[in-house]
Amino acid sequence: PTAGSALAQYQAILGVTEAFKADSFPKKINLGVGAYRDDQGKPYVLPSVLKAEKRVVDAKMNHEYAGITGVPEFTKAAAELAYGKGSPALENLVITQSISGTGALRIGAAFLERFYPGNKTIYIPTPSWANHKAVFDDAGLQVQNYRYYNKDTIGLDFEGMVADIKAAPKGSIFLFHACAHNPTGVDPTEQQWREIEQAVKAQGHFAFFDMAYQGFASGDTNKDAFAVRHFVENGHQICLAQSFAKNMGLYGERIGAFSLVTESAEEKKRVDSQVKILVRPMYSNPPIHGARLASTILNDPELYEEWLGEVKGMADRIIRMRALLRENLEKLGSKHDWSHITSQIGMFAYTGLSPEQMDALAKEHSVYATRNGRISVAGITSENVGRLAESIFKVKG
Ligand code: PLP
Ligand code: TYF
Repeated sequence: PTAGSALAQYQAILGVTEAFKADSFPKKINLGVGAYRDDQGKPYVLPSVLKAEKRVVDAKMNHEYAGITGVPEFTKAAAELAYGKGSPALENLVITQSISGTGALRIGAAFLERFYPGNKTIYIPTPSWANHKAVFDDAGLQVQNYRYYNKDTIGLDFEGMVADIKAAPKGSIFLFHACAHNPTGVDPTEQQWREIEQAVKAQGHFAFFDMAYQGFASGDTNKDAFAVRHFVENGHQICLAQSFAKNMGLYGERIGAFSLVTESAEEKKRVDSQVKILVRPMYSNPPIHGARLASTILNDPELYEEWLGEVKGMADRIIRMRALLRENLEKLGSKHDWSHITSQIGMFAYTGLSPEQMDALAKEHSVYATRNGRISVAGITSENVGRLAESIFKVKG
């Protein structure tokens, strides 16, 4: 693949882990892949998930197939988590369980390729998650970009973004990261989302939300769903990809959902039937274990509260590590403005370091991350943050 291709980018993320493993330096630091780690640098199994798992095992459930659209108790609860309990959109919502967020994106892409009546071009931000382009390309959509990141301010290029929304042919499809944008960690403010919604509506565009990090941005699942709910409240028939990989730590269980807001019971029936026709020849029906875990948590008031606390705990630890990294860099006397480290949101920070500086971090300091300057803040710990700051200071000043 060419250097810029999605596959190359994906391999680059995985290559970081390989290079990290091959390094024998005991104090090496891995800030590559976006998976949450605790303050000891270990994968985190949420206590609420452990409890749910015990309940599922104790219930000695059978292993019969789920229906084509998955475990209904799960999808109902997932929809409420995203759209909000009591949201009018739930009434005519079509939802299907999916193979995590990636599978949800893929179902959505296939559905739009088959049925979208307008311009079958999907606009994704520059930059975006490396797999977006690959998923949409493979499903047969045309992929274009809209401006998103301003490398001079290490922030949002809001004017560019809105200008590109306005310039796209009417009725195009726009992909938005609902919160905790990957890879930049830069999100629009609520006021900016309001303006984005107006621009999308004025052009008759269709919004496709990717929500892979609900709860991870602010620690509050309602706050993180602001953009999704705002569009729905303003009459958009959006579609949405949800993932429970990050917010429940269920990465390998591959649990997610794809949903689409329809305008009537009649339309809901037709769309639901077409989603089933799409899913059936792909994988017949989804796996059940992750759905049972997520469903147990979401449907039990006590476990649900516990889980919300754990999500907030993960978000807060990341926010603490951002503050510590910035503080350490400033203490070392760095003259650069590191305020973006703390103003950015979610799992990742975009450091603004060049590919050559990232190479030097790896070669000279055993600090591993992707060459685009993205670091996974979830890989920072109270113990390694000092050495990380020193390494960045030595490379960049
Ligand atoms: N969308 C974004 C923006 C992501 O960062 C990710 C992965 O981290 C995904 C979707 C899909 O992840 P998964 O398929 O593991 O749910
Ligand atoms: O961007 C990341 O690092 C995470 C992890 O196909 C990831 O989103 C990377 C590639 C992929 C799935 C997850």
